[in-house]
Amino acid sequence: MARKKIALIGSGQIGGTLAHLAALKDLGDIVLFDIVDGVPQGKALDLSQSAPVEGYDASITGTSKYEDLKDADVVIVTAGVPRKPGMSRDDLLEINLKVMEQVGAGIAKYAPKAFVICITNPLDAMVWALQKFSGLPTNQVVGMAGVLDSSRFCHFIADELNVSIQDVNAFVMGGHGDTMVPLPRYSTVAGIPLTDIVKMGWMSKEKLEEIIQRTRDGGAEIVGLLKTGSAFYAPATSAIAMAESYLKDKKRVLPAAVYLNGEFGVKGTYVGVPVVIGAGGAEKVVEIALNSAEQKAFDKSVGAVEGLIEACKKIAPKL
Ligand code: TXD
Repeated sequence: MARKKIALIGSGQIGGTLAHLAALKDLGDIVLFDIVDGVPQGKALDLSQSAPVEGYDASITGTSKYEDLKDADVVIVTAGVPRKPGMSRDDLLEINLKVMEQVGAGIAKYAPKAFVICITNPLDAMVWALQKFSGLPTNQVVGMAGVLDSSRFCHFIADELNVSIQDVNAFVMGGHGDTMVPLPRYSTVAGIPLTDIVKMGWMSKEKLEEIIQRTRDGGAEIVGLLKTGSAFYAPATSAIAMAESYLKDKKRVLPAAVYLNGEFGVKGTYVGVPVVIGAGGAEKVVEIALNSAEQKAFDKSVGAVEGLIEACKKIAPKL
């Protein structure tokens, strides 16, 4: 069986980390792509030179030519610009929308059968635009944010309770922005919902609220510390989990931005919900029951995403 091919469009902080993780996990051959000539080639050479130490066989190459993406099985898109301190994800909309147009055309031409994972911000609007620009089927184009936001939530819970991260399972829905919806009822420690953990007195209600807010601000906290870019290790790891579930048909249930066609009462928008990811791409949206407060918070988040999509349509009328 031939090795799988993974194309990374954008070879910056996340792109380079994606390549490293994909190689370490033996997911397939890797092509790094960027408009800045030299960067993808340099990172590819550097990563290839770590192969003798790590023992991975992947071929890792760098390019600025779309034709080198030919027949990729997975395409992960990080092309665009990240936030600077004080910027919101939405401030990136106009510039990154133009990038999605170029990238969408490149994918349509050279890798129309690929499973595409978009990471570029503002995430939900960019993955929506990328699907439109590329014309690929909606089940083949997803956005990564929920795995990262949930992972941040998990980390804060495990840290607060001083328990193993292995026993924490947390869950965040909605758009990847200030309105994201961390769900304590569906987040557990060894199967115990956080709402029960509060009732048991293991964590105070105030602490839980604090953790929820810190999760919502998780990206900004890192932007504020780094000053010259945004988070990249955890975002890369999260996207690789999605790629691996697709490539190995693992059928993991992961929160991801997917196209909703009536599920959760939403139609025609991408937003973060739990979804089964397997060889068929985004195979099944898992429609969990939301109580009225959760539904209200989710609807608000969907509204924020729809606002961004409207802004995209104004900038690019062909969308
Ligand atoms: O959860 C999430 N989805 C995210 C999203 C978490 C963290 C960061 N998130 C967003 O990912 C962030 O706001 C950015 O929009 C992307 C990529 O972040 P990264 O930290 O990797 O940014 P870099 O290091 O600036 O890399 C972007 C690369 C850079 O090398 C540019 O030269 C390249 O993108 N770029 C392009 N490549 C191809 N084609 C075009 N048009 C292009 N424009 C820029």
